[in-house]
Amino acid sequence: LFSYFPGSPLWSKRTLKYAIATSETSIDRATLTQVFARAFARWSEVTTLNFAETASAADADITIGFHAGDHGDGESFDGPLGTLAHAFSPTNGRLHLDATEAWVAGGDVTRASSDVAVDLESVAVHEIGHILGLGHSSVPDSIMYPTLTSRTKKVNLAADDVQGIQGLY
Ligand code: TQI
Ligand code: CA
Ligand code: ZN
Ligand code: ZN
Repeated sequence: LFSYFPGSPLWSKRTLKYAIATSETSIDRATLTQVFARAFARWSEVTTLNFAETASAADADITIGFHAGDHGDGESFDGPLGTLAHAFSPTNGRLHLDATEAWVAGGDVTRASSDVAVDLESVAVHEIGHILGLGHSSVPDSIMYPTLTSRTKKVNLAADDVQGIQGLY
């Protein structure tokens, strides 16, 4: 079963703008744009929400960035594996990815040569769930289940994720 954050916070707007900061990552902008567009589309397809990328962080509801170690929000990253990313509850809008992960973006992570390769789109779909107000789920197939192993791609919402998000939007 899905869960919400305490008090069930949610966004009151139906169109949310997001900005992707490309510093601290070697992944090119076109690939990031494509991966995040696909990840946001999973959630917009099943709700009345719309997402639009903006070039200006000042104008964005959701800011996405890669960071290493201590990056000023009290939640340090820890090098390869361990914590991969984190996001905050509505309407904070910050989505941070550990810059030291062996991210696979746009490629086939199940064929990655590195044991520690992590699929960016899978993590993005999960973290966007948090940004929108979902906590973790107890259903193992769901996107919001709190386990993802390296070299795994998991990007399709389960019925449980859809019920959870439709309960908010
Ligand atoms: N990051 C944790 C997560 O996103 C951070 C976290 C723990 C968290 N508890 C939370 C965020 C409660 C919001 C609310 O779950 S992680 C997974 C999964 C992580 C974990 O790096 O451990 C995914 C990132 F689900 F597989 F465990 C992405 Cl997909
Ligand atoms: Ca890490
Ligand atoms: Zn952070
Ligand atoms: Zn999570």
